[in-house]
Amino acid sequence: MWLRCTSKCVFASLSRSYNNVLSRSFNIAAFMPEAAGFEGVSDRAALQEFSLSNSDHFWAAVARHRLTWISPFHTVQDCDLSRGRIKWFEGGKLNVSVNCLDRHVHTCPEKVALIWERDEPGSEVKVTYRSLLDMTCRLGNLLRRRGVKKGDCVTIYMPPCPLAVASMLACARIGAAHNVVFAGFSAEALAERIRDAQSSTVITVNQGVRGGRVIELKKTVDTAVEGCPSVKQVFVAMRTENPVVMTDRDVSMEELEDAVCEPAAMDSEDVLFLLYTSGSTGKPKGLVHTQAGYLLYALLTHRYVFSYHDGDVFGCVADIGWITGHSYSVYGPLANGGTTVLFESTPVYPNPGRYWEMVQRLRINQFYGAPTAIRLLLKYGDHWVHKYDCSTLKTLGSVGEPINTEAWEWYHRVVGDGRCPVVDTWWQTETGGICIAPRPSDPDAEIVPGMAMRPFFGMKPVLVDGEGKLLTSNNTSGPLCLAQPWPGMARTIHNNHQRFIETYCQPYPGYFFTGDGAHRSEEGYYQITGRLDDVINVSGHRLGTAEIEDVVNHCPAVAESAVIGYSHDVKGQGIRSKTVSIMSFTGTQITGVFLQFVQRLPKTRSGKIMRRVLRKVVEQDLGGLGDLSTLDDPAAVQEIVQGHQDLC
Ligand code: 6R9
Repeated sequence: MWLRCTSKCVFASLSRSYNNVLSRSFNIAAFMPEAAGFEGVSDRAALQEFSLSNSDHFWAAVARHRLTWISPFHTVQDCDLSRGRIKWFEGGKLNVSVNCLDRHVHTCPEKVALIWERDEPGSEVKVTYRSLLDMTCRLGNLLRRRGVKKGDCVTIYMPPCPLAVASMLACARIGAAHNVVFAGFSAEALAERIRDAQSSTVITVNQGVRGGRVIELKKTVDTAVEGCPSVKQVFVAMRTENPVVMTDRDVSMEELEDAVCEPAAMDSEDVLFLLYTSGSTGKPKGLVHTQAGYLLYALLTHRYVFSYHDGDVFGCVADIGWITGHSYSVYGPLANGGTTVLFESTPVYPNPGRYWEMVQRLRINQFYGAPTAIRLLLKYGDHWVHKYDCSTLKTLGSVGEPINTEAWEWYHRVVGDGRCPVVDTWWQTETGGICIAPRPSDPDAEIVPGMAMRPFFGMKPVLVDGEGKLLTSNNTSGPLCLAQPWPGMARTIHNNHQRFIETYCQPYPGYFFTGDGAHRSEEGYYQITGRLDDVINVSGHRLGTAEIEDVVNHCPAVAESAVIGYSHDVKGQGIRSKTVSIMSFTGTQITGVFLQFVQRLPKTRSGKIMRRVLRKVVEQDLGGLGDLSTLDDPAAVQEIVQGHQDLC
């Protein structure tokens, strides 16, 4: 019998005993101190189970341990998903800026809170907790003196910079909500968001600097507010030295204020911020996040998904105009007392080595970016990574779109030197923080390339069928819903609770519907297959666009691709693939495919491919393109329309 034992089986038994040693030595109190008293919880799997079956107990313990309260909450949660009622930690009072700043100033005032990685490499600015609190208080006083009150909504149109973070925290300090609008949006898109949020105050900078170019942000604000009668004042900070024309409405942010600003005592369920995200059609939705639950969820996911430890430098390269920037450049890291990077530049400025040169210079430990950038950089070659010392990296994160296996493997092998876990994190503006990701789990547990894998503590993803019946077996696909409420979830759509209920609560009553499709593997791991309207059905075969793109992207001449379904009389749907930078392409395994080669794909400003736009082009419904305010480069659409007409 011994002779018949393969080396694989020896390895399996060795790793089993190694894992036994690991689980024996696992120290729950060191891993999560507030979990030490949970009955029967001695390892991470049991903790995950406990967080679901004793959800209230779990979240109450975490909230008491991790947040600083002005007065304690009396009710952990009062949620009814079927009616869109979501309330966490009622009765509790706290101030988010105190949780992000003051409490760290008490213990480590000189610790660096922000590293502002400015556009020009090597010109970074470090801001300590003490000076970020100082900046926040001065701004809070300025806003207060100029009439901004608790309950008002302040629109922030600024690139990532310390003053933008201080502006967000100053709103939180005085109890105003913020509405950060990505500073690459047009005047019309900005105006639409200001109007919907009914802001009377806007904060901006004179000019932005990105990729070596100066961007006239103040001018964009001037144009936008022309159409926004609600706006009474615009605060202007100086990012560059170039003066801009100031009107009666404008207020310089250089006005000196007192550095002591009394924090407002906020109810857990008061609004912390609005953040607009596009719907598939129609008006963008202003998703509403509230104080305690959002902060707690950002804090906990930041710490556990990325294995963040005190002293680490966290490098999330998302813009603060997106939820990723909110949760993982600002709120999560600061609530944890961490050092966080604010990235002002682009992945290719001044060259495709920018990220990795920055990793070396700032000694970044966790790097968090988007597949679109990874796909771009891998085409430039490994040498751009190898030029720099990336040995400080411990965890690599991916967010925003499915990461194809080629990009995942490159990220893991080349950037992470084969030793850093890649965490593909699935979540949404609506969810406030990461919901499905490979970690936290046993640090040695397997990670399958391109899979988000496992739910976070307290999260219960489920798949349903077309009728809303729960799919209980593994190796199955369907609409992805979340079956249990969690503290970080959006509470409503600003001024439109009915739309919130219709979009998220009604499609599958009792569940929160995400709009994404997912596959649950034989082992019970989750893989996101893309937005549900991207799922295509060809002759009864259900295919995720992500799966097909994965195949197409393996072609060496393809930079990236976007696959969509279109109506087909016989097959139900055919498949169209729009492929960038093809030099040669020699066929495909999938029948019924129509290929169009293009120079660039239509993407949102945050790097998501707008497949619904492609679908409309293919359906020749140019009038039905829907909300294009998030589109990065309108010329990409014209190019595709033209190319499509030529092909037909
Ligand atoms: C955080 C963020 C949300 C949508 C989401 C999904 C897609 C995000 C993903 C992913 C596959 C991942 N998405 N992360 N798809 N794998 N790891 O991006 O929020 O801008 O609201 O977008 O992005 O389709 O529904 P948001």
